[in-house]
Amino acid sequence: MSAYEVLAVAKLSPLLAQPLSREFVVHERLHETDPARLAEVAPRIRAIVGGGESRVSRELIASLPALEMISIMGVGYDGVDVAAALERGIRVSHTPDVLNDDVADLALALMLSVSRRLVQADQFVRSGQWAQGPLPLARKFSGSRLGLVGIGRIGQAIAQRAQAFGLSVAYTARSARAGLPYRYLPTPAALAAEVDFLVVIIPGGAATRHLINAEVLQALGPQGYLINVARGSVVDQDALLEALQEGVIAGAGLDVFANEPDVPQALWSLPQVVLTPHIGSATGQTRQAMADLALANLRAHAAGQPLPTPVPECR
Ligand code: 8YV
Repeated sequence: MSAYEVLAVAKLSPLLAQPLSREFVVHERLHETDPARLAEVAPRIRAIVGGGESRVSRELIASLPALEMISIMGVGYDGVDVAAALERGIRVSHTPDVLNDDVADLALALMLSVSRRLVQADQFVRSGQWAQGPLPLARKFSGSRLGLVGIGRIGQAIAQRAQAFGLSVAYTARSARAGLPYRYLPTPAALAAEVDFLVVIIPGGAATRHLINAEVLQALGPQGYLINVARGSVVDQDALLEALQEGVIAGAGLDVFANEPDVPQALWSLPQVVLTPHIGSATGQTRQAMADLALANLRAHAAGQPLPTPVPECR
């Protein structure tokens, strides 16, 4: 059998790139770096491998006549044109569940960081200001009110952790989910009006674009914090910046942004904001599990077996 050729559409983690290149012929990002070479190898490319933020457009899919499979190392696959893939019978897989703990842990870490001002406190010590007087008082975290925008597997992992801190938990989603012990509110604005922390944990994509807008931030109010560990596209970033600058909300903890890795400089200077570079799943253990699962999906497909974790649209 001829070698199985794969297009990597992102700079892959070595945890995936190394084992992948032992078993498959990998063409790295030719669609960006060398379209002429891509056109040469295109008839042989049978799979695409990418990360959660990778864009796999209808045009790219159309340019690969032998494409059978798209394996995403990430739970989110909003950059993949799944409709275009399904039209051609191309299978799509992702890596759900293995990152739930890490993303939920980071959501709690951001909530604690913004409310207890951990980053400012660290700066306070390092810059020698402690001797000049105490840090302004922070805001108590335990016992506050959490609102989850999204109640999937990661949302539920955040809720469980929050309950250990004595937080009340409410959520919004397209509809109420049976069997959950949390209060349902029908819209993000209605939820925001009733909570101290609004945590965004829903998939990105056209359906959720700018769901968190100026109206929602207004409802969250001057004592409220926005935490985003989902996708930058879900939040209207300009509206958020304005809300932060004008004190419409108390602060924000942001792991994702509208146009990564660009983060507006205006955000850098705001002390009530904690910024992290899309590290929700970025632990060695979890990235290893994600890489293993992305590879397992590819291997299963190449061997003609069912995919371990197809995206819901392909089940
Ligand atoms: C990673 C993610 O940034 O899982 C996702 O959807 O956004 C992240 O875990 C990425 O997918 C790593 O490849």
